[in-house]
Amino acid sequence: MTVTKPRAAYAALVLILALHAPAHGGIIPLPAKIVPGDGSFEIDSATAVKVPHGDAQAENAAAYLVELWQRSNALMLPVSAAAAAPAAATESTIVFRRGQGFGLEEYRLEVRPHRITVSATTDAGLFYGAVSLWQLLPPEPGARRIPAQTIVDAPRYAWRGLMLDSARHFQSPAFIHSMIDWMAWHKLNVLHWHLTDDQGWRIQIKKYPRLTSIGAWRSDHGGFYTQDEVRDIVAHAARRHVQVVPEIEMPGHAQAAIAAYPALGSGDRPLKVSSNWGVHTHLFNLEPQTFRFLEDVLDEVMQMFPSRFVHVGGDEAVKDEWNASAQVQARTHELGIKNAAALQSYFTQRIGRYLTKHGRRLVGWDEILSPGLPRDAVVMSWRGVAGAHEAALAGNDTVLSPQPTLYFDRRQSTLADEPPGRLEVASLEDVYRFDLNDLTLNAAQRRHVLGVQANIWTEHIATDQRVEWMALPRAAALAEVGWSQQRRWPDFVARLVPMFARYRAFGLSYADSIFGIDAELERTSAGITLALSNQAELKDAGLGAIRYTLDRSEPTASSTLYTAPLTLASGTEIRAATFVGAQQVSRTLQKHLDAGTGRLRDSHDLDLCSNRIGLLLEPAGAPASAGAPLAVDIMNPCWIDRGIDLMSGPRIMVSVAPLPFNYELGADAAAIPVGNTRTPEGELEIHADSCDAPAIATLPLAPAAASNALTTLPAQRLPPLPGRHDLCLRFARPRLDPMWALNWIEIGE
Ligand code: TNX
Repeated sequence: MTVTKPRAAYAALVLILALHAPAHGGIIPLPAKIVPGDGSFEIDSATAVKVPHGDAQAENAAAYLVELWQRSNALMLPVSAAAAAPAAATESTIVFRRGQGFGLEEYRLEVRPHRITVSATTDAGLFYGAVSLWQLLPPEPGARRIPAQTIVDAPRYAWRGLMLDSARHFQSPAFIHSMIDWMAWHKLNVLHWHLTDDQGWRIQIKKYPRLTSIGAWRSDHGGFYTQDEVRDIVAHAARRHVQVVPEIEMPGHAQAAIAAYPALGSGDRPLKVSSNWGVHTHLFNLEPQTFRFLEDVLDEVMQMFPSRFVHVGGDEAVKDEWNASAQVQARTHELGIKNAAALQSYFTQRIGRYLTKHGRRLVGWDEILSPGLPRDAVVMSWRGVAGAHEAALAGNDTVLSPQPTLYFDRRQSTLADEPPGRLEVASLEDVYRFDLNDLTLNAAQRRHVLGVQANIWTEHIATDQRVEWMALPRAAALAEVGWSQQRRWPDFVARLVPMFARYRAFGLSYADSIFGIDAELERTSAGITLALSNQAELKDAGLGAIRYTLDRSEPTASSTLYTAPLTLASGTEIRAATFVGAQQVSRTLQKHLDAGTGRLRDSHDLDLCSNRIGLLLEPAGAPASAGAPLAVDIMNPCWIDRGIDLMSGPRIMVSVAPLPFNYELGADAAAIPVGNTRTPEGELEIHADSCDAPAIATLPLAPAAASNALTTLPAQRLPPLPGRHDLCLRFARPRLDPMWALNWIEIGE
């Protein structure tokens, strides 16, 4: 009897999948069924695309296929109406046809020598058939061959969404158009558009011009979408079978609206559009004019957005202001409502009735769950999946978009090149493995789960390009969660490689974090030990293999395979990259090792003392001037540098930056330590072994206080101490703002 070692068996499986990849050409999301056929279809100069006479939507799908192939493969194919007589058997033809009996988004794709047929009943089905066919051709200029096969495909869930926050940072209309395109490539079909918040009102409402003349601008940022731009976006989305669901937040996240029209508010102080992040406390009041305002706004919104769903927020409505307002309390009594929580239910139900009357369905964050919620309301579960569970039990439809996994404001890896965002990692694989069946629901309740959505909150995502980076390729993983019946991680990684090439063909700034190389250094008596890794970790099978050179040449597919940590002498230069098969899929890591190597550690290499609200933040003057953003827990800015030899009384140098403390944290702010300053500007304290021990050194911040960018403080010597120590680095500062953060620390001889 032979026993196959599981690891070898796994490697063989992955290899088979990798070899298999061309057969399904790298379609993401994975189709429901693929049956290989004999032979292949060759695209040549005579290949034509045929659509049924007078079928504008079939033509839309065919034209999109042609456009995509033109961009990714430099192919030009003509589209024409199908001739009455069938094409000669030897002419290669791509035919779009209407078939009966297919599901709502279902399609069938038959590839035979000389003939490809895309069939579906619906417009969306034909469109998805076209998108899959596009992905059957490898994205290389010379590629012309598609292996024969039959694909029968339909989605698992109806709602496959991405939420884009255009309130915290405004994205250009051109970006939204492009986002709708790449959503469509992944068969994502809902763009939930977060248009209003404390930091900005981003949609033109003609009856209330101050919403955008005042509400769309904060001191350092602004912008809004005109109704014409919105209509263009909605029309473009319709062509790509993406439904745009607008979100108008109420009763909280309303500060920008209240800044524009103070009579809408529940407080008594005038407000500005907020320049802070966090949970704000200002709520709409419950006066009749306020409901009239909201209904007027929704009227214009409903004119712009044909979507049956209208999202009205409902999250994080802290009730302090309602409790304190005499006006709100008077209304509460008049309505016979017993408390502020019940008041929010009243608010939601009243707006819900208005939407129902206009043929729309209310969508809200899971805070809207309360007795009396209309049955047609949809609950978006964001605080984990408990809200989805509760909604389904109550008979309401629900969408799963829980943090932490489906929050795309989290970083994708611990690599230093991740842009600002939340510090916690939601890797591509985390998203891919998101478990929809985590809910203990019976079959009837499960039917209330409409689908999944990931949310791109943009407090820390300041540019269009960074939205792309945060979204791609995690949107591809989400698509497979929402669409596919099966999930196979190694196979997905293989299909990602051609997808990346398509992203490149369209100039998208996707994250290659899954393949990016992380290098961990350790100085030993023998030299410098270097441990390399990437997230793919499928080295045995050639998926995500790290290869390196030590002779300053560029690594290639035949360079030495990295298998275990390397001990290298000072003076060596290593270049390493990740390969899938023969293709390099990561940037080249280049490291020159010398006496100074490993002495400088940036905030990514250090540990945080705690991680309550961990963020990656950029100092002023960035992005152009600075390197990696700084990792900091804003609730406790404090770092640990482990195992430092203090025997020689080494020299210490640090780079620091003051960051604006612009967070609304309510009572929690009082818990943030500021320490005891010795000088007016404060200082960086260095403690050995315990943050509570007396400081062994303090570096005054005065030399850095005049600048809001990065500053290297004058070097100091640490007192000699026998042995190795964990250094605790934290700031004593006169006040919360600015919040000092550590960029790097270098401990020398
Ligand atoms: C909570 S998720 C919020 C947003 C923030 C997000 C990320 C949700 C419904 N509300 O307002 O942007 O956390 O910081």
